[in-house]
Amino acid sequence: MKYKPTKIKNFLISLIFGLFSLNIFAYDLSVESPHFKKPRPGQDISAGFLKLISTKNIQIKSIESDIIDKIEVHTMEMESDGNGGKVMKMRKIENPQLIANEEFILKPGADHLMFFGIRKALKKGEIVPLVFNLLDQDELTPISIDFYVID
Ligand SMILES: [Cu+2]
Repeated sequence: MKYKPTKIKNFLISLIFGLFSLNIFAYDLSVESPHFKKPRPGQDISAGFLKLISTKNIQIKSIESDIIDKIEVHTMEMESDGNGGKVMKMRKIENPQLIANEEFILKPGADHLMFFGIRKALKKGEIVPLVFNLLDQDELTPISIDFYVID
């Protein structure tokens, strides 16, 4: 029951943000629901979410924004805390890979984009373009994806 509101919210987000496809030379990239929460007051970090499907194996070389100092792809896993308990640990994924025709899902409570140093005050409904530098063998293609700011 605890997860129900989140699911409904995500469903609504995907309705609002829609789904679009880009044709990038030798492959197609489908992008669904790119969004992130505005930082909490006094903070400059946040986490971003979206779903990507590429028709080819592609590497995310880097992600950039004019208003964010550093963007990383993180995993989130339960790990032993050494005292018989469990803790959530985030770890940076080096050179994240999109596997051809497989969903690459970044969602709350799981793998996500991590934003460090958000240098602009953001409002709900604002759009922040992020540039994904995608590597297809030796071809590097920058793709701009509009992220929606939510509360
Ligand atoms: Cu993180």
